[in-house]
Amino acid sequence: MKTKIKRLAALLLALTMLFTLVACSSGGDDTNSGDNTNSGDTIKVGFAQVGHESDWRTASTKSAQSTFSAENGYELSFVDCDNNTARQLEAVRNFIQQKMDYIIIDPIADTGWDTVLTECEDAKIPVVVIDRNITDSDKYVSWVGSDFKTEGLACGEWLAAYAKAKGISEVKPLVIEGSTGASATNGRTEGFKEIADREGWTIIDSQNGDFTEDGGQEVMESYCQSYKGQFNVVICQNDNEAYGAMTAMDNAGVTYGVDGDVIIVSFDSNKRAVELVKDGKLNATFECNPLAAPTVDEVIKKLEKGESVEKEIYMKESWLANEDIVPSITINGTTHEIIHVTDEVLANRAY
Ligand code: GYE
Repeated sequence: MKTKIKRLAALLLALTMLFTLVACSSGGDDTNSGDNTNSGDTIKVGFAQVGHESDWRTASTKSAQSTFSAENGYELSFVDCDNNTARQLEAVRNFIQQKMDYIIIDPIADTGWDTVLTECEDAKIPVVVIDRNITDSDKYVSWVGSDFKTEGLACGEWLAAYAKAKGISEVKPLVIEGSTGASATNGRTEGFKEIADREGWTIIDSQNGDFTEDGGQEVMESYCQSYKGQFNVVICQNDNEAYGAMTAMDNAGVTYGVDGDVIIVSFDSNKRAVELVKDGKLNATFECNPLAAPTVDEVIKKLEKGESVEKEIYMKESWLANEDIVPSITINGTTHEIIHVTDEVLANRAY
């Protein structure tokens, strides 16, 4: 009997100590309130980023890091998925385990998402998709990004008008595509092809340059060997591929740009590309705006207040060219200005 009482007393003592400990630690948190690292007020966001393949991606990452900062009330877990779809799924699953308040995904590929998004839904973690699209699931609250098909259509419409204005009778394009499976690649390819088919152009070849400078150079080196003298246009699905393609053409003795034999254009329109347009090395560039994070922040703030959000939000973008001979193009009934790149336009580029 005595031992039983002793055991009970020891248990009570242990429990009291445990409660005191818990009380002390939560008391500690309270004393820290007002500090913006207080996890009670902080919104925990996990961002599964595509990788670090391009200047566009760097701008997107920087924008996310400065938007989802501690001083803006966030705790950001950033994962660079290095263009690896398995790694990206794993990152999202880790975010679920870590009980994030929100998960942001820039999907490397547009399919393969329904299972993991169902897991997010079951865990009651809202997902915001940024930049590229997901086409096999709608289990996300909002998507903020670009209309990639319109970008491809814009490129085609501009080229058709430019070729007419310049009296180029035969347009013979080569395409350097972005990464396979990315909605940015699919949309740009589809949009450009639609105009090529309408105009009766034959796309000589269309290969994957993986949205990188090295990839663009490699594809262009092989194009220069295989199609010497047979092409007069190179469509690069991002700026970095264009930089690589220029190196390959320099090495192969092919001239390009406003004074060259080959028209070269890019998508993204980072400052470096806009500068190349101004210098006439690139004929035109079709913007894809990487600064979507502040809009995602607005979406999250609305969700925090229990307000409804739009399922799709499109970024504003513009098209830029060296020469002032195609003032505008019309896509699906909407007329868009083609911006002639001047020093002032270049100075005002945000990224
Ligand atoms: O064009 C390219 C990047 O998804 C829109 O990915 C983005 C694309 C962008 O690597 O530079």
